[in-house]
Amino acid sequence: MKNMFSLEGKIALVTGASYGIGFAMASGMAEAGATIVFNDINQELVGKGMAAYTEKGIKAHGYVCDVTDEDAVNALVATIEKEVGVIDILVNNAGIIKRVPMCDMSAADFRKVIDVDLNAPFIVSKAVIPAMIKKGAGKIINICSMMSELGRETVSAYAAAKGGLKMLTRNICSEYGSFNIQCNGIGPGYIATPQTAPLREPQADGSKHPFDSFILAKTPANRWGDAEDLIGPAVFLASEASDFVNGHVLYVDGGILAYIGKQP
Ligand code: NAP
Ligand code: GCO
Repeated sequence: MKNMFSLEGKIALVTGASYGIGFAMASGMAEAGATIVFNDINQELVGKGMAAYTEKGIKAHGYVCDVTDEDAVNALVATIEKEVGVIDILVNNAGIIKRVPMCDMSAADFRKVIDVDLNAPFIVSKAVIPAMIKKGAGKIINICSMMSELGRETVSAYAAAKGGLKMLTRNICSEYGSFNIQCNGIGPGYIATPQTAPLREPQADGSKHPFDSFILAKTPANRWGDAEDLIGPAVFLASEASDFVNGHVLYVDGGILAYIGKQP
């Protein structure tokens, strides 16, 4: 059977991919044959990412770009098209979270999270779709979250953004599916990355962070996810194996969304 999961000859842009989930997905897509392009918010991070890709034997192309800056994003896409080629696969991965009780959160902080986690995927998708239409094909993967479906204390801005990102995913599917562009989401569960490090920090007495124990009790797999758990889903949604999958959010959560949680 032809390898429908191959990404040979494809160019993938993964935003915010110097480390964490973006780096893992990009590395996996490189192994499947894709040429990897990534950006991050400053030169130091891009340098760190380039070194990490090189260490894995991946010849990545790294650029500094703040994904919330539309002019910078448009310039980035033009530069990539000139220096590397037309983007076949976009992974909107860059994201931030601010954990603050809603009534204590400033409107500025709320807007900042929405800007990075929702406005930026709109901006970057808008920048790459015209060339995908011209090419007659494209893949967009938006990195959603458990918070695309569930709320919890202190993450109002993040949940609003990730809920919106789920609907932006469905709308890009609706508006551009006829151009052979598939737009899907990946909804990671709780993954051990720098973003969740504060939720896993051991207590002063060496005991588990209460949130760590909480997540383990809510996860049938009884473990936190690793960034590498997202590689297979990302390669699937980036490849022709998913050409008839559109507007779908694939949850990669060890079963959290299906489970009421272990009885204490
Ligand atoms: P992370 O460790 O915080 O990495 C996010 C990356 O995005 C960092 O390199 C960050 O740079 C970059 N970034 C932030 N703002 C940016 C901007 N304006 N322009 C360009 N790059 C920017 O996060 P992660 O855990 O790998 O998560 C990656 C994605 O998965 C995020 O969208 C997150 O919401 C989502 N997610 C994470 C989990 C989880 O449990 N970890 C679960 C579900 C979904 P800085 O280092 O400068 O911030
Ligand atoms: C939190 C976590 C989560 C994860 C992820 C879960 O504070 O609850 O950061 O939001 O990042 O989004 O899918």
